[in-house]
Formats: sequence, structure tokens, C-alpha cells
Amino acid sequence: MIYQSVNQLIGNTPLLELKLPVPNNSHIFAKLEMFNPGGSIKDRLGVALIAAGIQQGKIRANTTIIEPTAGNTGIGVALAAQQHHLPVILVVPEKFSFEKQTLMKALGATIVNTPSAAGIKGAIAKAEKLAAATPNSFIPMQFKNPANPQAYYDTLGPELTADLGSKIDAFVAGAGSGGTFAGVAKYLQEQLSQIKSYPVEPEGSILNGGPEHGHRTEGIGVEFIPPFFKNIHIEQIYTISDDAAFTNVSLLAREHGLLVGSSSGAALAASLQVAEQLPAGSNIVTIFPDSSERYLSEDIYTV
Ligand code: MET
Repeated sequence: MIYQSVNQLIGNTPLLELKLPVPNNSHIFAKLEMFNPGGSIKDRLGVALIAAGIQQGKIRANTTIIEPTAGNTGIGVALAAQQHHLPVILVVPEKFSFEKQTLMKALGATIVNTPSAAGIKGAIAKAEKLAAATPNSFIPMQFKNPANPQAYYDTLGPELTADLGSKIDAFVAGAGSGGTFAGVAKYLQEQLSQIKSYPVEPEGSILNGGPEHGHRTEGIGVEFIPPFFKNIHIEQIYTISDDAAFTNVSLLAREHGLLVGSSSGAALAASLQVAEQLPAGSNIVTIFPDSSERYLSEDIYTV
């Protein structure tokens, strides 16, 4: 097949069974989202946010798109906005990786940095200020736009059941905006009544009650409960240390040939803990959102 646009390369990523020792002889399958053209799971979200904005009449020719992001959503939004020749301003706390910020700029976006200490809330507030001062602008706002979970409900969820049928016992995924977790969990819970769903956060995030502090694990972690979690059945929340996440990142590279980012390391740590709770031979599906290559400047392979 000869593809005609980068958009056609988004989604339908491979599902890999990890050949590592899993407690209770269970199986862990990882959805390899670094195979999307922008290098992360958030390409799915970028196209969905821009399409929803256009459909709702909130994005017209020359609308300036403004979005707060840790980087990957910004890359996805920049990629999608480029197809429509829309200007993009991405508001990024300065702590997020140099590589992601470079890629957003390469795709044509303008970056506005906010202080790391103000967190993602600081980036959201700055985006709102910029939008108020920019005529003809629109913030898709991944943190509350229903198009966020919907993008994953529509694409990633069905891809998992297409690959595994009804043989999925548990779904484990990191939460930042919470869109991936909530959208896929909703889809799977509708299809498979017995499935158990587990969100993953780094230590420093507040889902399990805190305490709130900075962390090296990037792209996941929340400062407020995602509104998308309403009506999703959550079995248990896993809070993973940076050490555990980065140890897995190194292990996955050294022993399994997988070059993944720290949120993937955290997802694997949680999946292994889930395996301890579940009956023998369970099938656990998790998500590896991006690649380690966008974190080399942060010494991702140094635990
Ligand atoms: N992963 C999303 C983004 O890249 C949300 C991050 S919130 C820590 O924007």
C-alpha cells in the first residue's frame, strides 16, 4: 500500500506479547504507540481534537490553536493542525524534554514555556491567558474535551479487541490527561463485562491521595482528578516510583530490544503488580506510549 498522508499512518500500532517472567504465568501484551508518525499515542488525540473543533465550528481557517501540554499532545496537535495550515501555540512547562519541544517547533508550532514549579496547572492558566489575548484562537483543552477519551474509545479500544478478541482480563495504562485510560477502559468495559481496569501514575501524582511532588517519569501524573474518570470502573490505582519506571526502561532496552519512554516503564511495573493479584494465566494489556529517543537528553538510561 502506498500511503497518501501522514494521517493515514496514525493508529493500528502493533501489539507485542512481552516475553519476560510474569507472576502467575500470566501474559502481558504491550501496545507499541511509538510507531505513530509523531512518535507517540497522542497523534490519535491530535487529529481527534482538531477534527472535533472543525466539526463544532470552533476551528475555522486561520484559527490559532493554543494547547497546554507535556509535549506529546503538542506534537500530535501540531501534526494534525499542519494538515489544515492552522497556526499553533503550545504551552509547555519548561521541565519537559528538549527533544519533544524541538519536535513541536520542527512541526511549525510556537512554544511558550511556563515555570516547572507551576506544573500543568500553570500551563493551563497561561494557555487561557494567551487565548484571551489572541483574536480568533481556540484551546482544544485535552484535560476536559470529551473528544480526548472518545479518540481512544474509537480507535485504540477496538484495535485491542481486534487483536485479542474477548481474551483480555485486565487493562493497565498511565494517566496524565486520563483520556487514554478512560476511553479504552470504557470501550473494554462495554465489550467485556469481567475486565478489570487499572490506571497508573508516578509517585508525586495525586490519584492515590498524594503527596504531590515532582517526578522524573514524564507524560503521566495528574494534579487534579481527570473528569473523564467519572463512570469508569477502576479496580485499583497503581502509584509507581521513578526508580521502578526507569529500571524497567533499561530492562526493556537491554533484554527485549524495546526503546520506550518512562511512562512505558511505569506501565510495565504496574502490569507486573497486577499479575500478582489476578488468577494464573491472565491476559493483561498495557500501553507503551512513546520512545526513549525523546528523552536521551534527560539521561533516560541512567537510573
Ligand atoms: N501526556 C499528555 C501530554 O503530553 C498529558 C500530560 S499531563 C502530565 O500533553
